[in-house]
Amino acid sequence: MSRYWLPKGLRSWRGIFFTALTASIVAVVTVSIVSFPSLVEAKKNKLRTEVKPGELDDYYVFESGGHSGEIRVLGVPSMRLLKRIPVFNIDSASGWGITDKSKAMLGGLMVGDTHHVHGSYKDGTYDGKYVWVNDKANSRVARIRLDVMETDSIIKIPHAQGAHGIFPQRYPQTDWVVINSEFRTPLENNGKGNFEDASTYEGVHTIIDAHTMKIVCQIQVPCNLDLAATDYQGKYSFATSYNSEGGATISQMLAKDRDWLVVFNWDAIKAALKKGSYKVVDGVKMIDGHAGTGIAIYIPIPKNPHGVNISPDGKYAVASGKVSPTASVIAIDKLADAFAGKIQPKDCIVAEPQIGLGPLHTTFDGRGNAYTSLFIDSQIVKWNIQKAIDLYQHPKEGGTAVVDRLDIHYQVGHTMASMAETKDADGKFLISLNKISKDRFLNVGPFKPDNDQLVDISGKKMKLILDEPAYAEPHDCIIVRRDLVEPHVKQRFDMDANPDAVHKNSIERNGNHVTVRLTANAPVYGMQDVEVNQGDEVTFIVTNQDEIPDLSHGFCISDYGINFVIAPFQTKKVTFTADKPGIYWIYCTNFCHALHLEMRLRFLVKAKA
Ligand code: K7E
Ligand code: CUA
Ligand code: CA
Repeated sequence: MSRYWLPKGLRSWRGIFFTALTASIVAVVTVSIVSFPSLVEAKKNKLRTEVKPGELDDYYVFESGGHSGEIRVLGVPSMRLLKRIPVFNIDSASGWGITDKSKAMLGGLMVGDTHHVHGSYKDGTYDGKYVWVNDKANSRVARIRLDVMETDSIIKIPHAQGAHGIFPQRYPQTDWVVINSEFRTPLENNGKGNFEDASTYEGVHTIIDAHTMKIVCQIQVPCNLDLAATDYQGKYSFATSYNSEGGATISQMLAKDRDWLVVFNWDAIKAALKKGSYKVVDGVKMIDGHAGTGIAIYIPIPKNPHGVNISPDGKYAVASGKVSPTASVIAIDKLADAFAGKIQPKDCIVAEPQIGLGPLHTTFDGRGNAYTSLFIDSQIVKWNIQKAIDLYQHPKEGGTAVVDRLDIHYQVGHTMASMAETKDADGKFLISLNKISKDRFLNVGPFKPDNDQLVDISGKKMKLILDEPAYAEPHDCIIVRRDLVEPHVKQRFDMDANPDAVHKNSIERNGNHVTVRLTANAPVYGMQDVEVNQGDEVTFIVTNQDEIPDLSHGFCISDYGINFVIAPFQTKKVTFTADKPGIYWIYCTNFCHALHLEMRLRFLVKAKA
């Protein structure tokens, strides 16, 4: 049963009619039993979570999966899980990490830790083509194609450990993607130097070419770099640093009252690249970004900052310090003067409101309000940016920028509002990605799900409307309007975009390498038997020739540890050694036809004489 009403225009005329009818009935009943103010509030927060059978969600959510190594796709407002996209993990359903191409991309690594997922942009809003995600565990960045929602590129970030904050260029379009290294190491980390002296370690802000997925350059800085952001003009990128102390222990990292928001000047970086003002380290152009180089400025931000987010009007960067109860508002239009030396970096700070304990990440409604997650208070705090600026300028006037607080359950990390990382922030939904669910769901043992809570932010007050359990451990997400993604998403692959696509079944032997080309058409594979000799190296190339949407086939070789799925018109390839003699049934794992169980063939491995 729905509890909250729909915004007009989002649904069909029938939906609106019935909603209006029900609303008026409930309104009549409600008037008689509740006081006037709460009725006003209920009318203002009118979003609902229900998506009826057969209806579709209004937003795609791309959510990182933390140490599961994957990305999830959800729908808002239902919060239904639509897809899991394996990225840095191994997945037996899709065959990610089992097929040749995905194995090559993973390079033998089987673990990942995805934290930040962000989409490709054109003119400050999503263009629906790609998302990028970091792997903190092995310092990698992956790009996921949104037309097929599969990973298509993974690169290793050199000289970096704890590759963490990631952000694509927002304007005029995404040509660069930046990624920060959270852990400092010696630049040449070869174990030859002195392990004791942490003061010589460096951090890097890495720029990746979004199109080629090659490293453009790295900016070397003295501190660690945590979260990342880019502006709305293609001029700057941002990174918080909580270890300005250059410490190696937690107490050393907490020594100073202020750390930094580091701002990188893209014109200066481009000029350095053009002039050759860099050294080359292991083939990478390394630009010096220390203070005084003109490449970066260091804005002092209260103790151990974490998140940095840019307001949708492009005017402000908001950073908050985990152990300071404040958010710092930085005016982006003052940065040019700071780079020119006309003002001090600290003069770019235009507000520092007190908002609550353990502020981490901030999101926006496009109406001038910011919403910051408070880890320690277990709250989302809504505050007005202009009010915070006014109070900073005229502290004597008193008052608070805080507009509302919402208790969440429990211990929120990231929070994200719909379209909030674009100029089209629409202020409807907010997701609170809570690390701890405790008692909110049926007990499933000591290791419990996280809790993704959906909040209606369309009214003056925030309203919690849904709890959704999540498998470990979503860190961040973006909420993208459906119309920006859906038109790009394909029903089937371009079969011949893959040069390996199989049109004719064949077995080809070349020495002890056997290549098997196989078609799959419900409910048959193109051959009934494939015979090889024990010890042969065998490559199976399988193409799904069925064009019907959603008619995917599986390909599993019994006892050989091989299992993958092939979507309509998709081709996948797997290479292995036929080391076990005998008869092994290859079968379709994905229920495709009434005769799905009969969709199989024999893999005959002749024993060595
Ligand atoms: Cu706050 Cu890695 Cu974005 Cu997690 S980080 S919460
Ligand atoms: Cu093909 Cu089941
Ligand atoms: Ca610090």
